Amino acid sequence: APAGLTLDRHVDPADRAVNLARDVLTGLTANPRELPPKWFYDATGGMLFDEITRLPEYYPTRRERAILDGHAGAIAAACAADTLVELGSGTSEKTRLLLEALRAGGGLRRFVAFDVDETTLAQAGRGLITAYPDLAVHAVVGDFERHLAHLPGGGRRLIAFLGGTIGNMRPAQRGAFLRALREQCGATDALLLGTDLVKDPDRLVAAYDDGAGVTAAFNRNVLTVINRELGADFDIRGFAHVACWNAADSWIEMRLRAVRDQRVTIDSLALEIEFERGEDLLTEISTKFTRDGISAELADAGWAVAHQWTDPEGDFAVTLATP
Ligand code: AVJ
Repeated sequence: APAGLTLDRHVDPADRAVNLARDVLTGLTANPRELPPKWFYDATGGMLFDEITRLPEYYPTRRERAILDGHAGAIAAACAADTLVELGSGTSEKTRLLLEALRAGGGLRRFVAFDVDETTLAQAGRGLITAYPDLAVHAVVGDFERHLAHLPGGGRRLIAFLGGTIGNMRPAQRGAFLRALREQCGATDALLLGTDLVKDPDRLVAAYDDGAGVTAAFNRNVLTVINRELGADFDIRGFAHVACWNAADSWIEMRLRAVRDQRVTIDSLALEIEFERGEDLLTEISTKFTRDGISAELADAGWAVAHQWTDPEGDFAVTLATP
């Protein structure tokens, strides 16, 4: 590894197989059937997600980038962090806006990237080391729902959880996550949270059911992951992509709907599953928030909201909170 790059591994390929097997067994034998969205993101899924962020219908990435573009200086001034921690950092692209602003403030020393995918992390880490030779880059391979206690401490940390990923959790899970994070933080740390906001359901559904079919391919990719990693025989053409707005829960649901009766065998689990035509498998929820709702949830988890920014259309929010 280049100088200045450290890597901690809390998830290795064997853990990954065990966790996937457990989630698939639990989720596919449940009623209704459900899979956690984290399994979308193998190399193909990561590329498809990148493509999603550039689709005309998928506004969240552009809106969040515009907010960070406009307010990174204010964010940096408000937290005066010497360490930027990014949870689910992916390709660390929007991170650069924050790094630049913190660096301009003069105090930046360290970047901690926390992600479940080691390949993505290593790539992003190398890119950052090249761009910022003075920066200590610490990559942590982990699952932010299980390994928060292993977040490197020290200094004044700005912990960024961007992209609206918190929307993939149900309310109880979000509360537990925000409280656990709060417990990890000292008085001088801060949280920067990106959340998508409630809007016209037609726009929401279009963002998750794009005309080019990229989101459909992303959704079905989870079946390819299960086929490859657990020796299953899903016929991915046997499942249709469905995106719908659940107004009662204020979230978008992505589902895979069986287009005909079918039987699937999963060798590693010695499991056979029957799908009836029309039966759904829930693959993702993506919660849409209100500004007040975000503040209330943060307050419940022990955080105080310092600032909240939105884009001019009010499509997306970025919230800065302190312990
Ligand atoms: C990366 C979880 C924020 O929920 O909008 C995009 C994932 N799913 N299109 C989202 C996603 C379908 C995305 N997050």
